[in-house]
Amino acid sequence: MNEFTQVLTIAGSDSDGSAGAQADLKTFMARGVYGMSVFTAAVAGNSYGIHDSVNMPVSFIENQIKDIKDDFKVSAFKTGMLSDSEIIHTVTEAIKDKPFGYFILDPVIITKHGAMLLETEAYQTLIDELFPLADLITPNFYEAKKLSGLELENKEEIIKAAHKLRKLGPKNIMIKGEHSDDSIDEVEDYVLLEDGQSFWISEPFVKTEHINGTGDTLSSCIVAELAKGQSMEDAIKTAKTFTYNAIKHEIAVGHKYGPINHFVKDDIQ
Ligand code: PXL
Repeated sequence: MNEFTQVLTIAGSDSDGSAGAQADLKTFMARGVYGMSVFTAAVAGNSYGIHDSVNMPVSFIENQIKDIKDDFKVSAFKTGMLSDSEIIHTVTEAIKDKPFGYFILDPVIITKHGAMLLETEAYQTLIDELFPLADLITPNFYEAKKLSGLELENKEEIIKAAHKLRKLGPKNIMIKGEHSDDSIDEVEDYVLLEDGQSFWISEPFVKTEHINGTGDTLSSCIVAELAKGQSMEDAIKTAKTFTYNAIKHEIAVGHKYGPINHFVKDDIQ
């Protein structure tokens, strides 16, 4: 029997199922790959926001990763919420022998509604330890500003930030476009590939409050598509379309900032 395509997320649990590891696992299922999850932390939250969180003990994070290494053939994986320097260091040590194929690093810093998911003093640890191992990083506009130290006021600065971030080690960079302001028509992301090629990728801005888990879904869809054999460029394009469709075809769940729709099909318009 051929091995079924297997992927992994190393991320936080979000109790309402909209973001974090739950969004990743739903995306893996939707994209037809077998998903596994190592929990780094767990947050108590609902569509109004996050109200509590705990970090997993680092020995437990190590044991979860060890159990996956000991048994499974993982073709691609991602990291999401890593909370602090100790967890980043633990994950780095556990994956530095590259046991799980392609590595997509989603540098989760803060939620759209202001909850901090990474301590400020851990930014440098993320850059020093994990960036050099990443095949792709997918910062949103805010995270790209923090990590590059640039204001990103125009396209030239976004391009400059991508080049600056690539010098820190990740092979490919995707800086996701700004969408904090309702007057925006298109959400435009910038991608800088390993071979130096670059492109802008855009989809219409969808005016909805149901956007929890958007970044998690995008990066886990890239993981799934790389694991199935797509090129980095194609995986990014597929993930952008899937995520846009999941935002556009919203589902009524929760009373405020709800989840996106992981049930959406590729052929839907
Ligand atoms: O979407 C970012 C994110 C990542 N990980 C966890 C989260 C969130 C946002 O709520 O809860 C665990």
